[in-house]
Amino acid sequence: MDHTTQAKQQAAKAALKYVEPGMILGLGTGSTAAELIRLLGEQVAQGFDITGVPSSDQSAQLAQELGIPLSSLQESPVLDLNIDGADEVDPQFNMIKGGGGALLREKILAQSAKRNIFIVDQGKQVHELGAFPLPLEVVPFALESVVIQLQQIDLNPQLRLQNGAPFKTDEGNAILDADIRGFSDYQRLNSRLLAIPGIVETGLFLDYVDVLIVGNLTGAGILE
Ligand code: ABF
Repeated sequence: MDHTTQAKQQAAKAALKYVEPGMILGLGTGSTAAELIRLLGEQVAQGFDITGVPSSDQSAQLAQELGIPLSSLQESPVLDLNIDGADEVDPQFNMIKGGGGALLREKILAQSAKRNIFIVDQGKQVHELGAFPLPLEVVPFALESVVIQLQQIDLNPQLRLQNGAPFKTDEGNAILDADIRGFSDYQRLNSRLLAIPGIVETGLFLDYVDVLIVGNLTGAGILE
């Protein structure tokens, strides 16, 4: 197993300690969240009682295969705890998410949770955001118009592709990956992006971290 996977597993293991019986739990997306879902599956098999609300069809499928009882946000609109991964985290706990394409549902779950824990390997910690392009979820009708508006503010938007075709999110939208290097006022940038009709959500997660767990080869650091 490579070092990054080991670090992701350590982060997931540390997050498990925050999960209490009876909780309605938001299940993130991505390989780090998948490590947590696997650990939860082992706990459920031993009789641990939790209900998961998945942030993507992918995570729903994995949880289902592992026998984790699932609910939907419609049935369970308040989550006790949400645990998810991230693509980049800065020292102020600003994050870029959405590399896996699930940013919209992920942000809805994060907003619906009493508490949010993010689990990352130490390679995700950065001084400033932007080496990882910022994912923007865009309504297909508006795609070309949004591209032009993003080009006007030098964000160099790139349409995300999958197997040669435009990537389609679980909500049926497209993703534009934008270059935000050089921007430091993330709140302002986020507001500006959300003001463009057709951008449904951005992968900038600001003010969402209650607990950040950073995994390394041998353990995990907990930052609150
Ligand atoms: C989700 O999975 C996303 O928001 C983020 O893009 C990605 C992180 O992926 P991984 O855990 O595979 O590095 O949390």
